[in-house]
Amino acid sequence: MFKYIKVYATSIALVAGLAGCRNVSKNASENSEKRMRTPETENLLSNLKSMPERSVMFGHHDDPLYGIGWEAEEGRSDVKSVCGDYPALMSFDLGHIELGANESLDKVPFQKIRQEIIAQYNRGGAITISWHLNNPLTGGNSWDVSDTTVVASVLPGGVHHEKFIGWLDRVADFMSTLKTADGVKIPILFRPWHEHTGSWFWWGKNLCSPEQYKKLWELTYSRLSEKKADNLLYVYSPGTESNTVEEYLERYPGDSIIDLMGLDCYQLDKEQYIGQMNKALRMLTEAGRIHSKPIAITETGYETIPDPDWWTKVLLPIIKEYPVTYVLVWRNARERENHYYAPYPGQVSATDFVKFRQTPGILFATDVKKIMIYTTKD
Ligand code: BMA
Repeated sequence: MFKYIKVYATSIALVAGLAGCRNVSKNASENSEKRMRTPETENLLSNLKSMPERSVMFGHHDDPLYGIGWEAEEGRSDVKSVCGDYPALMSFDLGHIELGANESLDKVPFQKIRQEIIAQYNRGGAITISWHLNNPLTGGNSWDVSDTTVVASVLPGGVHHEKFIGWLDRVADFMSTLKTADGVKIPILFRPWHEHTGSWFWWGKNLCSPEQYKKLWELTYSRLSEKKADNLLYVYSPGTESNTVEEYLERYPGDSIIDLMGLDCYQLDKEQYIGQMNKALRMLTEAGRIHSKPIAITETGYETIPDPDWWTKVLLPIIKEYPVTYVLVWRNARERENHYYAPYPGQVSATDFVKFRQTPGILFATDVKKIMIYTTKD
């Protein structure tokens, strides 16, 4: 079972004492060349590497922006309405920032996303960002897989390379605006090019070669670094198509770019989900150990959560077996019927979700505030 983190959380010394229990040694995972990171970003990475065994941050995508039957209500969150606390980790998406648009592909103003990221940092919580950008060749969206030359077209020498550099610069510019009132840059777990082991995005497996995919990551990393985006940690997040660690790492961009390894896996059938998650998490744990990287379930969920005990009888028994740093469930869409992954008041799994929240080792915002993920523990 989880180590009882909440009682310990008041004693940083004790949490620091637990630091050694995760098998990710800080030194071994340091890359040869020193990465340009802010102190808070370095501290976040270090704390993710040494998170006490079996303590897991709960995360929700777009949590404070909208939910079932509401949007843009200051302070509101379906998760908080159900269990009294915000998620320890919040996820947001930058789709359409590349176009110079004012609002995301999910119709959320980027100013509002910025405001909620700052609020989440100020309450001590973690933030991750994905990027469902448009297709730079066809003008379609991320899911436009009509052409297999898109990745090639944005790499150096490609017809849209310059355009894509401009797209990356817009991402860098947004990341640089994520600052507190005192000017502290907010660390972000940046997760572009996700689920690339599938073929539903223009950067997917059947749309580009492993080499091209790795070059897409290298271009992303080098341009954002050149633009001084030193508040980013980079997250690698395939689906669960891989059957071996080697397959999981086939398109891995390398230790000098990636800071955290993840996986995306959704439930359709319960038994299949349990089997798939355990297989994938065994592989992910091994990959994280080999490369000395922290690991996470970067997307998961059971759409509309129709199983009243899903949280404590399906998800919890799985995640408590692996050293994942966080588990993220997807968004509670307000504009799409039955497209939600966290409960809202009265939802059939809401009571069980409260029990999940009360489980020692499952961290929400007030828990993660106590372990101060942005400060050094040395
Ligand atoms: C997908 C769906 C879409 C959404 C996209 C980015 O999984 O939720 O409706 O536009 O993520 O948030």
